[in-house]
Amino acid sequence: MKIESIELRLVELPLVRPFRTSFGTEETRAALLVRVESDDGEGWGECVCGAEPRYSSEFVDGAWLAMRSYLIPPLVAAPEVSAEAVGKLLAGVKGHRMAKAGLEMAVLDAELRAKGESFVSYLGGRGGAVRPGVSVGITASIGELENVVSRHVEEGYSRIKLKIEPGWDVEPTAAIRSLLGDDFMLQVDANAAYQREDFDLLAPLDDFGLVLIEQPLDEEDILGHAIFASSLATPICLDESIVSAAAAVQAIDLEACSIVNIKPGRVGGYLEARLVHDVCQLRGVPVWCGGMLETGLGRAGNLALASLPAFELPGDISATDRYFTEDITVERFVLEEGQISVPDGPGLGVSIDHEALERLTTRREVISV
Ligand code: OSB
Ligand code: MG
Repeated sequence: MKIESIELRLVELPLVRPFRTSFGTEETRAALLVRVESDDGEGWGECVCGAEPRYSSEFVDGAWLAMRSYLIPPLVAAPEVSAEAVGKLLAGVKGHRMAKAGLEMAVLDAELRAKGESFVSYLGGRGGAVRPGVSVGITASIGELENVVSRHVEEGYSRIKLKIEPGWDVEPTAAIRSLLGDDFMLQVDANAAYQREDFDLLAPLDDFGLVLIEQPLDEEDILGHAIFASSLATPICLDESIVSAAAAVQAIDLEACSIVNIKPGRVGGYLEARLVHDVCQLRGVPVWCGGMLETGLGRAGNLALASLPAFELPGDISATDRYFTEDITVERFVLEEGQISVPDGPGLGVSIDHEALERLTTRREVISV
């Protein structure tokens, strides 16, 4: 296809409850959306970086500038673009994986819509429905955490993930384990809040039969994770550190993790995410789909990805109402008997709610040649 123009939009979606992690609190999800206009029709993508560079070095204003100045020009200048070609066209720009991922996603959506093929069919997923988990932020008290978790269990989520940080780790985990009973899938995510010297803070978590501990150390500290992995009974799962399939191979071969969290944005797009899946599958390493508080666009793509075979564990792909009262897609994702259906329409399989989109947009720019 020939890309005629690319539109960037910032939408601000209020969260139903503030989401607190070791790196900060979000009350509103500022989502950077991408719309590709081509001679073959339009396509939508989502760049999942946060408003501030706290989870990763990428952030909305930076991604916007990178896209406008460096990533969009080669795409609109190319006589012919396909999703497979986006990575190569943008390879001259270092990093900015979430920005690249948002663009590739929009191109892929346009391409698949034009062909009448769904994301799930293109990626090679089995479709149907997936069994999701829910990621629960840090709360003001253990009592509040127990209330939030109880509600999610009643709603039908199969797995609970607790955000932890120094000072909020063993005590909340112990309380939630006793609330859930021994068999319920429970895991924790530190978002790199610990240092190697903090090993003794995390060692007691081995008593709680956790599915995994996610990213205890800095994203660059692969060796530190290998040291932790060799001393903990609980499996280590990496999130922030896994920025590509090559990074996944290294982390697995160095025994820094035995489970991988896959986020398409963090690895540069759905195509690389599928590759991460493939290298993990080949090594017998289970994967699960992480979340970035996506709008209906990213949620649709993640559901398709999460139906690939090595996604053995429930992902952070909760129902729309766990995040937002209002979304920018017409379709809202609901939990039915503990499952969420994978969209199977052309492209992402969702459509934009134009009225909501206009009302929630706080910034917009169209870039063409
Ligand atoms: O580390 O997995 C994470 C949200 C924003 C940034 C990083 C993370 C998260 C989550 C929430 O844990 C996942 C979700 O439900 O979308
Ligand atoms: Mg994480």
